[in-house]
Amino acid sequence: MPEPLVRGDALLLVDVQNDFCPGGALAVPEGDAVVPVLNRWIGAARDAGIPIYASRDWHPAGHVSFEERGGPWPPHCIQGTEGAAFHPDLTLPEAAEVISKGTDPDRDQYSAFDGTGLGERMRAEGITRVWVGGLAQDVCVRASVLDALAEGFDTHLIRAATRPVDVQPGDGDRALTEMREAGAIIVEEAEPVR
Ligand code: VGL
Ligand code: ZN
Repeated sequence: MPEPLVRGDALLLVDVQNDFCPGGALAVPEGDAVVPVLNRWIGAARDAGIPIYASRDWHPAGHVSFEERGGPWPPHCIQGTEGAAFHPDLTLPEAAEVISKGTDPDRDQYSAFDGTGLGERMRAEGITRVWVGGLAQDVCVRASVLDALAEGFDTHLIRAATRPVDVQPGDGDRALTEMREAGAIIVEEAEPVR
């Protein structure tokens, strides 16, 4: 049964950025399909008065994760570029808290909780339950969900609001299994309950 958003919940949007959408530098297939789904969740979160956190991959040029430095990825989400901007159709409210990660040139941070203080900030806001969507299901969403669980949050992944990059076929499905086995609740619905 879908549950409504209540006080103590938070919405976490992971890396809904142009470079992870079709046409971007590190495009996730159908990555932009998460935007209308997340916009409905943003509306529900605003109606319920619960906080919205939006992480962004925010790399300096020459980041350690780029192929030029032996990393796995083409250059992407370079600070201040169009590719690093949130998708233009994402209706992120002014009040949303933006979490920048991947800013250290020599270290990657796939998780929105890794070295950002996000867990502390959520606890300070009285958050106990987190609803997660965004990109990519098998990279930064996976890492963020696993960290949210490790931080002790009751963690729900909105499956319709995420897509995998699937560098190896099946990566997205394996990540779903891993998140579920770690204790995440995978909800399918495209529409939040109001
Ligand atoms: C991501 C690859 C490299 C992500 C970030 O946000 O999922 N993927 N950097
Ligand atoms: Zn990155």
